Amino acid sequence: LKSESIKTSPIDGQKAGTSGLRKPTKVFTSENYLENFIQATLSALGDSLVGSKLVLGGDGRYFCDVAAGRIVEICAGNGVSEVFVGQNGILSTPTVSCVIRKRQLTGGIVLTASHNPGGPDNDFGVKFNVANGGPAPESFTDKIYANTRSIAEYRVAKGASVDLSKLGRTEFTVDGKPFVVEVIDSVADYEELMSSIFDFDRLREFIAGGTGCSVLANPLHGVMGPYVKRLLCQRLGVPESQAVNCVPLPDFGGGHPDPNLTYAAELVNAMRSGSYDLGLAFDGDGDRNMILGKSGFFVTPCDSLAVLAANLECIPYFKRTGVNGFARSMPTSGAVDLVAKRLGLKCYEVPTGWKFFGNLMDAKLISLCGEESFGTGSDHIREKDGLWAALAWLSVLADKRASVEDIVKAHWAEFGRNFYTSLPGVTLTGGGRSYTVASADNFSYKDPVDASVTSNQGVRVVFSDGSRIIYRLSGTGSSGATIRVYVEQYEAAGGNVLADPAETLRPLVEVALSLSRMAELTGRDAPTVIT
Ligand code: VG1
Ligand code: CO
Repeated sequence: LKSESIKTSPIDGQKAGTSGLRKPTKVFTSENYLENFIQATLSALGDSLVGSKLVLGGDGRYFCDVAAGRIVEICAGNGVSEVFVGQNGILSTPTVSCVIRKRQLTGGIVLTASHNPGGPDNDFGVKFNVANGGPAPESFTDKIYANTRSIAEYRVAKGASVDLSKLGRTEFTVDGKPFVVEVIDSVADYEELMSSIFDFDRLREFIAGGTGCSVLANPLHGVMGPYVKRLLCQRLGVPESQAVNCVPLPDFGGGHPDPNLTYAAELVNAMRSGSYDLGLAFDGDGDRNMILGKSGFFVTPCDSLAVLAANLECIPYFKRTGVNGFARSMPTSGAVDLVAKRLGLKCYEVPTGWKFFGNLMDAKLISLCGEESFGTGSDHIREKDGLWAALAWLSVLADKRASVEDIVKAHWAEFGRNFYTSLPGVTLTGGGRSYTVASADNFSYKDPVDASVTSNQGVRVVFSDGSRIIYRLSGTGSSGATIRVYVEQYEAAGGNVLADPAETLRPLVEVALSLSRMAELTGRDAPTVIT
């Protein structure tokens, strides 16, 4: 085959947000939009582009298959030497990270808009991950953006295409040099990693025995279906009937593939029957998780992180590696900080988005981290990892032989409780009791490893009792603007840690809304989602 150059010109707005470039699908399918962005991304690799090895896959949403085919040809036209593609274009975000690390690749391209709905009238996205397996840092995404502003051509080797449904290697010769496309099993590399981290025999005994733990999993028709089937059903013995919505669909069955109480209501309702001990939901690309206990007991992501932090000895991987420290994104509650303090470990606070955790992991400063937005993960890869979190919880349950609810309540009794809510897109005003402001700032982060500075990461108002209100602008939307408001209030151990969060937080929520004049300035009087 021969590579060729196709003329193009810059397209506005190809700037990555919190997690890659997300736009309405119709924008992505417009002329040269995908091609420009992929060329700009590959060009950002500079000297490492020629001869590079990449992995490519996505969450199965509408346009993933077509995009994957075009991207392979653009890689071929740019001197990439090898592309590993998930079968049928399917790879979860954590798997892309795992494959990059295991096969020592230059990077990976993930075709996903994560929890955003999919289909011709919804969203599509492209994200680039670098050699450590993590999302490209800002220095890299800035280069991509600069390239999109000056692009004049993209390179492609037409005919470098393979049947993505068939596993195996295909060799081409492009401009006299070898170019290999290898279609890989979507689950195998990830399965191998998980079985090295957790004690699968023990978990199988716990689940398949019928007396230990009855699991209900719902991947919301996102990418996790095949992973749930292989790991939870085949390996650990969860009955097939307890793994629902496991076929990845281009439009996620018309839903939001977002694991929270609103969008995973089907799981919440099924759990309320009281027939299952652990309920699990994942987002479109498999990096988010929701953990529910019997009768639908909800574990907030902030509590989930803290409980796992306090119980890492239940996971064989950490027995081998030890525990270096923890981290959370700035809006995430301070529950994990309290565990760190107790264990004599450091806890880092970073801006929103997983890219900031990677440096801390590479420098062996942290082992576990998480975000309030249903993201939990460890240094086994450089992405948050939904199924890892589920297996971590199963390991804790298998060890403690207690219910999810009892484990969380015992945690509050020991560490106190950080009442927490987030109100993306909120508005409403009210009076409320009085809080004294201790400090207020616009969060900025200096990376302790590479000293890079990231500023304007959200306005924090911290009160004298440690309560916090945080306002920030979402960076994953595909149009318009979403304001996120996060509200946190601490109740010490021995206090009323079992109170209702909505009740407890009401005065502070009112303060948050009136302080920002939310209703007046946005014209909205209710949030779109409360988590
Ligand atoms: C949101 C969440 C953030 C998360 C990001 C990507 O970003 O708040 O915590 O890392 O989504 O998650 P924002 O900028 O909209 O608040 V995922 O699962 O969509 O890749
Ligand atoms: Co996601």
